[in-house]
Amino acid sequence: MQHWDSLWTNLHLATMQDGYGEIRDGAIAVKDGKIAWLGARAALPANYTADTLHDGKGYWLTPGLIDCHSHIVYAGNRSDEFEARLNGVAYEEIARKGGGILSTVRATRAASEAELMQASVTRLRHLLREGVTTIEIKSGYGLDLENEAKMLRVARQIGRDYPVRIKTTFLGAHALPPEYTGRADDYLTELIEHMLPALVAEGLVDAVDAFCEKIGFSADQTERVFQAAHRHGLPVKLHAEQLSDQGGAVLTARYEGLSADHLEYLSAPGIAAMQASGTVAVLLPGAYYFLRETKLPPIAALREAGVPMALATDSNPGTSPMTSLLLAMNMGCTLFRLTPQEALQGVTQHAAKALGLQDQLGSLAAGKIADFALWAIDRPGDLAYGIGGNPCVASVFAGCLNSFT
Ligand code: DI6
Ligand code: FE
Repeated sequence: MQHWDSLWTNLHLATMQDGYGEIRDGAIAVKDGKIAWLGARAALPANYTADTLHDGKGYWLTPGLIDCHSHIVYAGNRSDEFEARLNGVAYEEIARKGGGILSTVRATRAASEAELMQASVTRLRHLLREGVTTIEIKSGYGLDLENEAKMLRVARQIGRDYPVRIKTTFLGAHALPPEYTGRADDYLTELIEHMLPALVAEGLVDAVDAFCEKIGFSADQTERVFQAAHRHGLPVKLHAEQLSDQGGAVLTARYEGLSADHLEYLSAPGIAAMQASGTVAVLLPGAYYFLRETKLPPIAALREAGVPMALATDSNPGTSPMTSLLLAMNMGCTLFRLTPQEALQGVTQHAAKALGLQDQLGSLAAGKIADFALWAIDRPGDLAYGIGGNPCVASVFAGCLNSFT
């Protein structure tokens, strides 16, 4: 006799084990927030009880979606820069003139924790409404201890207040704060010796990231940050090869990084290194689209090498003011030529791996956390197909239902 907390029937499952892993007319049971059983309804064990029976109404159930690269915690916006760029000013140019990331730094520093929370929740709600149940949130708009801590506290608070699992990433090496103009190495010393240890001591950091770029930090500077992360036992990831090839992916692979992200300018050695280290390629088509980039990440070569490809929103005010993971999936297909199946793997299984959560999340299997999304669709490929619609009817977070209808 099996006793379950809840049982879902009258639905189809996309388990995301081995492709879509479709189980038509399936059933899935939850016990203590985890998947206790799943399979075809016809194969349900003879003896079971379930406290709650859910009618899936013929919908499709997938793993809860995972946005594995976001900057949703920030204040202000940069629609003025959007307008400037449309008048011909380049992103690097805006950044050099103290705009770009630094204008968001000013707004974020000026915001109270409560104001920052309020601004972030607006973006959060859009993601949750699309069946997102796990979000990675980066700091990087504070650039000093007090304000990086404020951002990361807001990220943690979101995880306590809403039905979503939050992974925090310390991105202190996102840009050089104005106080350190011309003294990047001194800033990194401060970051390594004071900021990171204090943030770790407060339990605010799950991983460490940097912006390895001509307008960010060099590969050597990034390596100092990675060494510090490893001294604290933290995994690393990197904004790599977004605007130029800095060897960031090779470096990330050397530090067994969880992911290297963006990758438009990724070259063959980077692909080989990522393949060898099992580092996930996180593709961010929203930034590619918004910057009107024309150099495509080497998708075919990544696929050929078997490097897992994740997709994420990169939700940020400067280069990807996007709060739709479904749109990121569609863009992954239209702009990057991913298949709809790869797109869905990219926001489930491979996104989980990009956060080191592949044993708990990202596919439907007994023992995994019961985070689901429920969709009014005819087939899983519909999720990457639509533009602007939202077929999500409910999400389930650790076994608890959030209905959107
Ligand atoms: N790469 C990006 O696309 C964002 N950060 C980064 O390192 C841009 C962030 C911003 O412009 O605010
Ligand atoms: Fe980013």
